[in-house]
Formats: sequence, structure tokens, C-alpha cells
Amino acid sequence: MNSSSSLCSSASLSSSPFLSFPLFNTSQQQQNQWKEFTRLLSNQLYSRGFDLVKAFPAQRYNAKILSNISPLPTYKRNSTLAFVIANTKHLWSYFLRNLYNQSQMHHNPWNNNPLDLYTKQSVAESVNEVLGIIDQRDVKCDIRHAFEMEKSRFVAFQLLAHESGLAYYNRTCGLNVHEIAGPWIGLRSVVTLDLEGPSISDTTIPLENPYPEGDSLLKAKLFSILHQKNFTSSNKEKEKSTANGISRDWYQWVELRDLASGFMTEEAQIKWRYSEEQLEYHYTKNLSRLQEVVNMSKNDDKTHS
Ligand code: B12
Repeated sequence: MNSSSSLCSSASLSSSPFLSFPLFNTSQQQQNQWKEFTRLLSNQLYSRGFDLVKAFPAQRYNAKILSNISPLPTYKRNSTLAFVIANTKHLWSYFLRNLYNQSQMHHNPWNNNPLDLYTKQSVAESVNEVLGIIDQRDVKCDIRHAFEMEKSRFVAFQLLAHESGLAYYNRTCGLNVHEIAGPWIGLRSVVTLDLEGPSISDTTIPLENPYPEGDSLLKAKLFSILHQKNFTSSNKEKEKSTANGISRDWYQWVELRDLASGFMTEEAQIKWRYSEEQLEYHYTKNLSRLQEVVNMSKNDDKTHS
């Protein structure tokens, strides 16, 4: 099968603007396999709404975690190929369309956490597609998601996103901040494969804080949110809390993200900030509201089929 030509056509339909890798060079096949894999995987994921993908050696994360956190598998290699997968607001329309299509097919997508399920399916499908294209279906593969809390599967995603070079982890506000999309990103999954990863010289030098001058403001805002929360968490307030323990005054977490966007141009802030409905679902996980949004977008978008 001439897989590269069939892939090129799908890549040109929906290729990630964040891709910055050079094209595959056959004379350096072994060393560059991870670059080709990155290109293929990025395109698969982009067409499902996940537009941030970064390759890194799994060892890089393993070297930084605390001893009580499970390392990523390394398959006895010195550099093991791993990918961190995240999204900007790009995900939202793909996710809504998937929900709509599922409900049209009389599947019930409204159980548990539909975004977690969509992520799980999309990442597994994308990885399988790529392994099929490069004819390496038997390669060992481990996929973990940000929502997995079981000890053996848990990943400290903020540290991972930082160490992989995807987005700076600003501990002052507890957010990873991407150099282009700012704090408007969601960290989703990590894929580790029994393949040669990038060499240390191929990987990003430690990321720098894109907005150090904002730290004092962010620190004050976080303090005010946590302080206010502690002092207003009466039983009545707690009753008003959502299932994930976040009080209905969730908008202050949005304000924290707005503050962390202070280094972006006004145009970039408008471009990358989540829409109001995406924000509401992200912070409340309100399924009936999500159902309304899906129904509304169905009426707005005649391309659903
Ligand atoms: C546990 C957890 C929480 C707990 C934190 C409990 C605690 N403080 O002990 C709760 C449920 C409260 C929570 C809430 C939120 N979280 Co949270 N959370 C996680 C989770 C699952 C694990 C974090 C962890 O233990 N890391 C390991 C330790 C060793 O590393 P650490 O760097 O010291 O981790 C600390 C911080 O991550 C902090 N924390 C967790 N979330 C957030 C968010 C903010 C804004 C702040 C200030 C701190 C903070 O709690 C950790 C333990 O002290 C991660 C996903 C993951 N698997 O990494 C998401 C994650 C860190 N959370 C995230 C977010 C956005 C939030 C929320 C703002 C709302 C939301 N869910 O969208 C809220 C509100 C923040 C708050 N502090 O109340 C995002 C951050 C994205 C980014 N761009 O950086 C993550 C990566 C999830 C994701 N899929 O993107 N979270």
C-alpha cells in the first residue's frame, strides 16, 4: 500500500498549524522516524480536534517526577518516543459534532463524561491509524489520560507538558501557558511507544515563563480566589457546588486565565480564548446545558450529517 500518498491527501485537508517538523528524509530513516510519526499523528489528531501534539523522550518526564508517581514505560530504551496531546478551542466544534452524530445514531453520549470518552476514542483511533500506515501494528503502546487517577496510571500532566516543551508550567497560578495560545489549553493524554524517541539534542531547551511580569498579579488573584473560597464555604455554599467540587462562582477561574493571557496581543486573546459556552461546560460539566448547546449548534450548522 502506498501509504504516504494516501496520507498526504488527508494531511493537506486538515494539517495542524502548530506542526514545525521538517519533511521525512529517507536517508536518515532510523533517526527521523519519530519526526514522521509526529507528523502523521498530529494530522490524525488535528482532524479530531486535538491540535497540540509534542514529541519528547519519556525519560525526560521520568527524571523529574516525585518517587510516589508512576513513571512512563521506557521499554528498555535510552530514548523512548512519547507524545503529549492537548487542545486549544479548536476541539470544541469537533466535540459538539461528534455528540450530535452519536445522538443521531441513537447512541446515548450523555453518560459519565462525554469529553473524556471522546478523547479516549480519538487518541486510540489516531494512534492505531498511524501504526497501520507505517505498518507497525505490533508496536507496544501505552496511552494515559489526564482524567485517570489510579496510582499506576496517574500522570502529573502539568509537569509533563512543561518537560516535553509544550507549555510552560507557571506554578504561581497553577496553569500551563502556551507561547501562542496562552493559558487557553486543555491537557488530555500521553502516548508512549516502543520506538526510538528524539535525542536529547533534538528536544526543546527548558521553557521560560512567557509573562514573568504578570506573576505578582496572578499570585494576588489566586490568593483572593482561594481566600474567598475558604471564607465563604458555608454549608449553603457547599450545597451549591458542582459535582467536581467547584463552586458556582467558577468565573473567577476564568478571570485567572484572562490575567494569565496578559502577554498576548488583544487579537490573540480574542482568537484563543474559549467561547462562553465552552467555558461554561469546562468549569461546570453541566450535561443538560451541553445538550442544549449541541441542539443549538445543530440548527446553526447545516453541515451536520
Ligand atoms: C487533582 C486535580 C485538581 C484538584 C486539585 C486538588 C488539590 N489541590 O490537591 C481539583 C479538583 C480541586 C482541581 C481543580 C481544578 N483544576 Co485541576 N487537576 C487535577 C489533576 C487531575 C491532578 C493534579 C495533580 O495532582 N498533579 C500532581 C502533583 C504532584 O503536581 P502539582 O504540580 O503539585 O499539582 C497540583 C496542581 O496541579 C493543583 N491544581 C490542580 N488543578 C489546578 C488548577 C489551578 C488553576 C490551580 C491554581 C491549581 C491546580 O493541584 C495539584 C496538587 O496540589 C490534573 C490532571 C493531571 N492528571 O495532571 C488537573 C489539572 C491540573 N487541573 C486543571 C484545571 C484547569 C482545573 C480547574 C481550574 C478547573 C477545571 N477542572 O477545568 C479547577 C480549579 C482549580 C482549583 N485549585 O480549585 C488543568 C490545568 C490546565 C492547564 N492549562 O494548566 C489540569 C491539567 C486538567 C486538564 N485536563 O487540563 N484540579
